[in-house]
Formats: sequence, C-alpha cells, structure tokens
Amino acid sequence: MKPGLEQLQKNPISPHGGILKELLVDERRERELKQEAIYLPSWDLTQRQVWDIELLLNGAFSPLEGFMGKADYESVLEKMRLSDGTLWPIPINLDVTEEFAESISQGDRIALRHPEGMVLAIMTVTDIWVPDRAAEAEAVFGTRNEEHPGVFTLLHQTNLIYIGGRLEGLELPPHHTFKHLRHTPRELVEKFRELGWDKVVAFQTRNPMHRAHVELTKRAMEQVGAKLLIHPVVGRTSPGDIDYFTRVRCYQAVLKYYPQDSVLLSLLPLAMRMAGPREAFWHAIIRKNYGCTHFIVGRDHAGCKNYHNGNPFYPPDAAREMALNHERELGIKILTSEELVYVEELDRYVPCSEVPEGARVIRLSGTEIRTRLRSGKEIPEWFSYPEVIRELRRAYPPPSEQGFTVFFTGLPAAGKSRIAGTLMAKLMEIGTRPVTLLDGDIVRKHLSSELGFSKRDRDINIRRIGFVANEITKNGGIAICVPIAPYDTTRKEVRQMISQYGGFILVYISTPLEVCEKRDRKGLYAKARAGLIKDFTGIDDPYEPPNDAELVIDTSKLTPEEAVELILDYLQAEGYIPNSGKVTDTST
Ligand code: PPS
Repeated sequence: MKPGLEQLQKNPISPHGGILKELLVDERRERELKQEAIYLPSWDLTQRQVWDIELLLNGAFSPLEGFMGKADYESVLEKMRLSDGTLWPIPINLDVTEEFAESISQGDRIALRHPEGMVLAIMTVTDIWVPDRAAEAEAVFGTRNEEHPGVFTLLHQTNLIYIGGRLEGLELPPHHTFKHLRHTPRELVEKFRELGWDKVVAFQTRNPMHRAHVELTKRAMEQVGAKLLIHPVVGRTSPGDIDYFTRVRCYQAVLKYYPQDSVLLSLLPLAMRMAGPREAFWHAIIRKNYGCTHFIVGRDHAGCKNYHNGNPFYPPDAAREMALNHERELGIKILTSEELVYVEELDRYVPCSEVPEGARVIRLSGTEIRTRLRSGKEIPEWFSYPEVIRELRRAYPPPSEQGFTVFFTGLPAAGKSRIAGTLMAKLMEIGTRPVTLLDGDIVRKHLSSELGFSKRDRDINIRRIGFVANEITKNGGIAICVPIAPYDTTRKEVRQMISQYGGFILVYISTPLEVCEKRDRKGLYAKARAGLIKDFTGIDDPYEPPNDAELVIDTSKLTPEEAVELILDYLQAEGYIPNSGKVTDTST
C-alpha cells in the first residue's frame, strides 16, 4: 500500500510548497478518463515534453499541477516565482503547433499522448498564447545567443504556441532500460525511511563519475554526516555529452568505492535546460521533492560553453551564489563544493585552496577526456577508475573504429555530387567500412518523393537524410550526404544528432553562384530565371553559407580530384582513415 501523506510528512524535509503534488488519478477515475480520451483531441508529446510530464505527474515538479499558464509563466520569467509567490525559476510549458492550437479553445480537454500512443494525461486547457521566445531566452538563460544549447532549443526546436492547464494523470511514461534504478519521489522518500536515512545529500551529474567526483561527494557526506543519493540526469543533457547507457554503467562501477550502505543510485529523467544559475536552484527544488536534505552545487553547475569560442556563458560561481541566496526559502541545504584538484606529490585530490605551495597540480577537463577517448590517447589512473575507463573506451572507440558522416552542402550545380561520387569510390577502395551515398536527387526519388522545395519540405528532407546518416554512423559505417541543405539551423540539428555517435564532417562546396549558374547542367537556373520554377535556391530561395564547416571547397578553383584529396587528408589527420589509406593514382 502507498504510504499516506502523514507518513511522507515524517520525512525531515517537506516537498516544495508543502505537499507532494502527484497528479496520477485513482483507478476508477483512470477508467473514466480512458473512456473520455477516445473523443478528445490528442497531442503527441515531444521527447522533451515526455520528460517534463513524467516529473509533473510523479510530483518531482511539486507544487506544479500541470503545464504552466500564462500568469505563472510570466511571473517565473520576471521574478523566478509562480504567481502565488512560490519560488520556481524555470518555465515548464507545453509548446504546440499553430495548427493544433487553432483546433482547440480555452476550457477544452485534450489527451496528451506518449509517442508510443498511450494517453499519459488529460489536460484542461486554461491558457493559449504566443510567447515571446527571445524574451524568454533572455530571462531564463541571460542571453539570446543561439550558441547556447538551451537558447537554440528554445528558438528552433520549440513550437510557436504555448498552452497551459491542470493535468489528470493516467500513467507515467514507460521505461524499458535500467528499470531497477528508477524511482518516483514517493518511492525514494519511502526508501530513505526504510533505510533510516534522515540526512541525504543529493549529487546531480550529467557526466561519468571519476575519482574527483567520488572524493567530492565523500567530503560532502562527511561534512554533514549524511548518506548519498547519486541522482544523474538521464533525460536531455547537453549536446556532445557521453550517452546515458555508458554513464549509468560508470555510476554502477563507482558504487563500490563508497563505504557500504551509504549510497544509492537513482536515475532522474529530467530535461535539462543548461540555464546555469536558475537551473541550479531548480535542481535543488527537485531534489527536495525527492526527499533529500542537502544538495551539492558545484562549480559552473548546469552551465555551458559557447559552441564556437568555448567561453562559458556563466561565471563559475554564479550558480552557487544563486542557490545560496535562496537556501533559506528553499529549505534544502546547499553544499557548495570547491574544485578538487589532483596533487601529484601527495597522490590525492585536495580542494584548490588547500594545495601546498609550489605543489604540482594536474587537471583534465571533460572536453580533454572526450578528446583523449576519441583519439585513443591514454586516460591516466589518477583521473579515473579502471572500470570506468574500460566502459568509456568500449563506448567511445577511437575514430579509426567509429562511423562517420561526410555532409556536403552548397548551391545547385556547385559540384557536390561529382566530388561525393569520387570520394565514395576512394573510401570503397580503402575499404575500412561500408559506404552509403545519399545523393540529393536519389534521396528525393526514393526517400522524399512527395516533398517539394518549400522551407518546411526541405527541412523534412534534410532531417530524413540526417536520420538515415545517423543510423549508418551509429552502426560504424560511412554516410556521404549530398543535399543542398540551404538552412543553417537544420544542418546544425543534424550535426547535433550525428556527432553523439560518430564523426560529422561538414563540407561546404562554396562555388560562387555565377559559376554554378553558368554550368547549369540541368538547365534549372535558366528555368528559375524565367520564372518557370519557384523557390529555386540561390535565385528566389536563400542559401545560408555555413560558418561551422570543417572544410570549404570552391570548385571554381579546384578540380574534383583535388577536392577529394583535401577531404581524404582531413579524414586521415582526424584519424578516421589510416594514413596509408590515401590512394594515389599511379596508373598514368
Ligand atoms: S534540399 O534543399 O537540400 O532539400 O534540396 P535537395 O534535396 O538537395 O535537392 C536539390 C536538387 O533538386 C533539384 N531542384 C531544386 N533545387 C533547389 N531548389 C529548387 N526549387 C529545385 N527544384 C529542383 C536540383 O537539381 C537539385 O540538385 P543539385 O544536385 O543540387 O543541383
């Protein structure tokens, strides 16, 4: 039987807002709602929304009772508080398409469906509005810069209309992986009670845990005499992060380095926003709802770096300060952790401020670790545990064993197909992996035959190509994609998706428009100039030149063979193909 409210309240820490707001209805109501749902308009939740709804339904987002309405949204942006004054820093919105929004009205009930089709909840719509997403970015992230992954998601991967309203939950989203490591707030609180843990410090992470993390958490436990909850985020994290299957195996591996019966591992299906300071105390609120008494806020907590120049978006102490400023009102104690560094002479980790004078300190950043993994370079013993290194090596083989995608972009008749064809032939000669050519024209015939050249259709086309290339890359092959791919955002989306699993090499064929138009092998430029074809790239539809291409090749200056040489040189230098792999034609 579920523990009653009184029992939950015996926990030394009460949920945010005083009551754990679990939104799942009882069985009788569930049967009624299932019946009702048959006749209701349905919204298919996006993956981000599935993560949000799980934490709404299970109470981790208490005191929220549904997706935010306009008043709460505006109040959160302006004051970091709900409209009733409760602290809450991050907007939790249900974004929908204009088409869907037009089909519903205030007061309507709608069924919110999991991508697998089940109705997870019914929402009574109280608000429908068009948000100012740039202003939201400024308020939540402190910037409108699209190099910030949270801003990018908000501006480019979020639907234009928000709807808000209370939820009646039917079921939680299903989990098929690591089931035994999943807990609702009620289950964790109950577990802590059973174990007699009255002080629990939560550790949030989106990275594998190495020696420094274990040291840091042990220090926190000792400092306040608490047990530890390792509570890693397994929903959305930051692009380029180590995948969660690998991370979970790493977390499991480090458990044995803690004293017996002092640590618990539970996975949190949270969609992080990477909002730094605001996010830090949001994380604290969530852990409070899971019954933790203390929360560790580290250096640059939930921060992120500018994709281009590598500069962090937030000062390293901003998250700690923000969390500490709200500690009293939050009710969960914030433990700030100083950065721990490895001191070679002492052969151990010490806080920065305690490093003996003149001692040699060594650091390895997460980026450096990823680079070492990718290049097959050694990861030292002082940095991590052998079991963790083994897991990471298994999941991140060096480039010579990874799949990769060469993604061409450029104007029609820029020379993409010719280069791609020759590249394919060379890579087949080298023969380290299977090669698939996804040429623009071929894709349009077989994969996207119903699509035209509107922005929407082109985006669908590029995402389809990206999807196929991703599957090929994930499985260790080589995909060569050859679309025009005129829009920067869509190309970035594809890069984001594929680079999690292997190499992504964007090759911009920068041949000038005049040259392409002069070539006009298919006569399409002439037709476009004559107005016989509409939305033709470069003529009456834009081409956005990339600023993130690994290679830029102008075919008015290079032959296709020279262009292919450049690409092969790049692939060799990055370790994707063996040095001997460059095939020089000696037949003449
Ligand atoms: S996109 O924008 O990436 O989806 O385009 P893509 O799938 O690569 O298709 C490009 C080829 O289709 C022919 N074509 C057009 N291109 C651009 N704009 C319009 N309106 C258009 N209509 C037909 C054209 O031959 C392109 O091939 P390439 O090889 O690039 O010349």
